Amino acid sequence: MTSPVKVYGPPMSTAVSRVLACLIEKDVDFQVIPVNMSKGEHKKPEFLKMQPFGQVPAFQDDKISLFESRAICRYICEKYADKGNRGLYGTSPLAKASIDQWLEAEAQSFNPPSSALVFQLAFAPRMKLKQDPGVIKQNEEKLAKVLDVYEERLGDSQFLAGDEFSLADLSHLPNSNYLLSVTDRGALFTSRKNVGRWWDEISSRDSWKKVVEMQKSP
Ligand SMILES: N[C@@H](CCC(=O)N[C@@H](CS)C(=O)NCC(=O)O)C(=O)O
Repeated sequence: MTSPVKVYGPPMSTAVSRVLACLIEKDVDFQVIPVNMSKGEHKKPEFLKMQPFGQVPAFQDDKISLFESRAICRYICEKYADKGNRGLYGTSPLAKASIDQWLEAEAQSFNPPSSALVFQLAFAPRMKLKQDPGVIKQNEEKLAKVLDVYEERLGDSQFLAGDEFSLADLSHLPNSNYLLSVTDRGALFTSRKNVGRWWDEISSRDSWKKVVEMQKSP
């Protein structure tokens, strides 16, 4: 029997939850290893051996360790190609390239404004930090422009990379979930017909619902 892969970090972290959603889609056994970030455990030498930038998640599968949530997800899909959702990272060069294209769009265009908004609107109040209205306005405008592109794309195709749910859609779940469920900026998504329909579909997957449940436990 193979031992479960290990994910280091709290499920409430967006990057950790991306990896958890992927593991659940792929039906791969995993263990979440707590990292006490308020005590700075992610900056300790032991942790830096796995994640040299001192961020979560870190990931271990047998003797190998990896960091960067999107790279970890690609690895899981390739290594466990025959398990769970087999089409999650495509099954042909073109399908993979199309998924990579939208994964890049998520990482380069969607993530910067959406993670800034998640920090300002969801985490800063919890951490008793002052919000910056200028940063909020600027990132809201940037995200709106990105979502205009998505609206167009999702008018032509059911999901970002084609007609099947893929890693590209999954990668958007963590930040979108905070924006829709914790902040009052959900209209950025729901006011756009195709984006709203897409959000309803991707967020109602069992894999994501399980991650949201994991985020509720302390
Ligand atoms: N690009 C990285 C981002 C990781 C990241 O930003 N992690 C945050 C939590 S979501 C973190 O560890 N923040 C603490 C810090 O930077 O000190 C990934 O996708 O894995």
